[in-house]
Amino acid sequence: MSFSIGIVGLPNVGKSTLFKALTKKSVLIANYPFATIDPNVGVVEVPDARLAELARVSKSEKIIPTTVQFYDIAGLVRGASTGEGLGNQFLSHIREVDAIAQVVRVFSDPNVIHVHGKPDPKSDIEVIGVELALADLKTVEKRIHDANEKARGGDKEAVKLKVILEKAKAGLNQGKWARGVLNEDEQAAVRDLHLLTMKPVLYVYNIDESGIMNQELGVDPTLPGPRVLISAKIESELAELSAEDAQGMMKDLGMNESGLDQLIYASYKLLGLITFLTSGEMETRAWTIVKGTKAPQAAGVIHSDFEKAFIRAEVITCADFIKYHGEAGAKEHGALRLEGKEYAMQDGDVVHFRVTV
Ligand SMILES: Nc1nc2c(ncn2[C@@H]2O[C@H](COP(=O)(O)OP(=O)(O)O)[C@@H](O)[C@H]2O)c(=O)[nH]1
Ligand SMILES: [Mg+2]
Repeated sequence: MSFSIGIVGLPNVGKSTLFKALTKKSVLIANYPFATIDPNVGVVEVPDARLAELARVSKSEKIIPTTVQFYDIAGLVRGASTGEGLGNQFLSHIREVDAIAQVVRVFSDPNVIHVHGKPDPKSDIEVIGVELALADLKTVEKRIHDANEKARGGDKEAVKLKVILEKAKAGLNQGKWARGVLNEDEQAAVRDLHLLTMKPVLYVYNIDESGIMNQELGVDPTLPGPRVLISAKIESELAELSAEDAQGMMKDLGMNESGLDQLIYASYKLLGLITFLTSGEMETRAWTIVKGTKAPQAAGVIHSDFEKAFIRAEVITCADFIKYHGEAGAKEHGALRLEGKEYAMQDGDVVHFRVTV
């Protein structure tokens, strides 16, 4: 299972700088066959301190973190939905992603030209928001046309769908987002349109280097969230350093956590993802699932045959696994649970799936 986040924003806001920093710390592409050769796609490890702890307990030979993919999506400018700039080329890329990270320029560097004169976060966010809504408007209009034909042919479903589409159209026409206009059932009915304004969005405020020392400074609290505050410039410098030197630089700047790590965590959360873990001598590994996933489907992430072959899950919380020095110790202390088909996996579960062979 692989989840992806598209980085969007006006030109010159720091998207590529951020993306390059992300890919610097990204995994060896060779380990991830699903990664294409596309230079605009980066497969990035989700940092997880629990992995090293578990690996120490299990004396694992290797650690395999879970990943998310980031796409550097260029070409979003005012008028993009009508063919300005790279025009609709960006649309084909952005449709595929699960969530959107909008980079918003807050930094004021006079050497970096702003497409509309000067940084104005609120207005920049609006410009992008309207473009996304207009792009969706086209998609919806096309579908209304199809639905009309089918409705004329007596298709009852098409009649129902048309009502929803018309509602979406009215909202999008005013620059409103489909997510705000349609209720959950209506959204489910138009899921296959992959509307951009139904995707979850994270706002990445690219602030001045000096602002990193005092993060809330310089970002208007009325700007939308969920938000991450970063300095793409600092992140690109950190990405060039060894882990040790990067730690030193972060300490000097008063940063507890790199902006990239914050961005990756926030994206993970935005997508509603959680991690379960497997840990043994061969490897300690993190696996990504959507929150609420039941045990058999989680087993299916490890191996597609496991879902049908599922018997039960032997589950230990990560904390107990570490506290009792592994599975045997956890079992002795009654910290190993047997869970069946209806068990909803929890973040941090260390699992051993029992399956028929
Ligand atoms: N001062 C400063 N400059 C930045 C920052 N992020 C990006 N830039 C500069 O802004 C310009 C455009 O950045 P780029 O990442 O290519 O923007 P994109 O068009 O959004 O992909 C480059 O000259 C970057 O060096 C930042 O955080 N601070
Ligand atoms: Mg770029």
